[in-house]
Order: sequence, then structure tokens, then C-alpha cells
Amino acid sequence: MTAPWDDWNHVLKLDPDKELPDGVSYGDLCATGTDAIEVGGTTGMTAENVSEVIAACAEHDVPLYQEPADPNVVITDESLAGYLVPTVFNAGSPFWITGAHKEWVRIGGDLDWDRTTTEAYVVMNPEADVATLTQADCDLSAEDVASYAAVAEKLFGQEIVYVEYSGTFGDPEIVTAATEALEESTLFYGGGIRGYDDAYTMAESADVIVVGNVAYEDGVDAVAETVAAANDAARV
Ligand code: 1GP
Repeated sequence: MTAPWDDWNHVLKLDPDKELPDGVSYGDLCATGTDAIEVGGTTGMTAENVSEVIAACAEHDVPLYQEPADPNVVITDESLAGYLVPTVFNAGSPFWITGAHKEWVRIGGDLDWDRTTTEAYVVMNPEADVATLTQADCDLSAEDVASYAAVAEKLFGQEIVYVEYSGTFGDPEIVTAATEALEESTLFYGGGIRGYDDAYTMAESADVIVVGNVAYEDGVDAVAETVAAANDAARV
């Protein structure tokens, strides 16, 4: 059975805790050609700000997923294609591996399992909020990251492995090692992609590139360039 992300090259991540710059709308961002939008962030999530972003994107024709980092802020909305739930494989605190998920089930009860998939994160930028929050051990070699990827796929059945450098551009050799360690699962890369060249480099190493900050700091055209690069790299 194929999963939607098997066919993706590019994902745009929208952080409800951030304001879009002047002149940029959610509609414009949805029209960049990105394959999917993930709505989520590490800090500052509220039911209100997450719902607002989901509502603004739901009018547009792009698959929309919530990435709930906090079990208290999971939105039930028919316009969502599903939930992509992080589990941080190199977290120092087990709360971010299975504990938050247990809380979600306890609070939420009857969850929409058919539309819920985990993403096996390996967090690589020690300066990022997600690394601090999860107490991640980011001091990892390419071999370490590739091994986490293999464990995620082969032992834990993860369909998505996410090498996360949020806020900084990562090491393409490490990303390539992770991708090569996978047989069927999809390798997401996110972090520091700001334009065509960055995007192309990482799209050659990963199956799917994820961009976030570029939308808030550089605007719609820059996001569209990253989409073009992801699609160009996939064609080669
Ligand atoms: C964040 O991986 C994404 O979760 C994208 O990172 O914001 O650095 O593009 P950037």
C-alpha cells in the first residue's frame, strides 16, 4: 500500500506561533506547489492559533496535516488529511518518545487512528527549541543517524524518518546516510533551507524536504523556489 508521502518532494511547515510577513497570505503559500502543509510548532501552540492556520489553509487545495507537538492542542477538523505525530528517537526524556503520546490517548480517548501516523525524528541542531525541550543528544555521527533510521524502519515500523536541523542547514552526508539506510520508509529533511540551491542540495539527499522559516523571513517567491528545486532534483 502506498502512503501519500511516498509521492511528496516538498512540505511547507507553518508555525501558528509566528506571524506571516506583510503581503504574504496563507492562500499564496498554499499555491506555491508544495505537496503538503504541516501545521505545528514546538512552542506557543494554542487551540486558537492552530485552528486559525488550519482554517486559513483549508480553503485551498493542498493536503493539510496537523503536527501536534503538545497533546493538549490537537484539533479535530474534517479538513485535515491527518495527523503526523513526532516521536523523537534521540530524546533525552522518554516523555518525547512515548510519554506525550500516552497523554494524548488518555486525554483524547477515541483517537482517529486511521488518519494518524508518527514521524521518527532525529533532532540534530542542539540550538533549536525542539532539542532543548526534548533534551536531545545531537552529538551524532552519520553512522549513528543512519542506525537510528534503520531502527525506526525495521524495528519500530516507522513510515517516516525525519532528520531535523530546524533553524540551521544540516550536513548532506548525514542526510544521505539516513536515506540510504531506509528501504521503504520516507526520509524527511528539515532545517535552514532558504532558496533554490539549498533546497536542491538537500532534495538530492532526502526523499522530502521540509521548509519553515523561509516563508516567514523571505516570503512566497522564496518558498516557490524551494518547491521548484525539490521537483527538479526528483526528476534527475
Ligand atoms: C522545522 O524542519 C522544519 O521543523 C524546517 O526548518 O524552519 O529551518 O526551515 P526551518
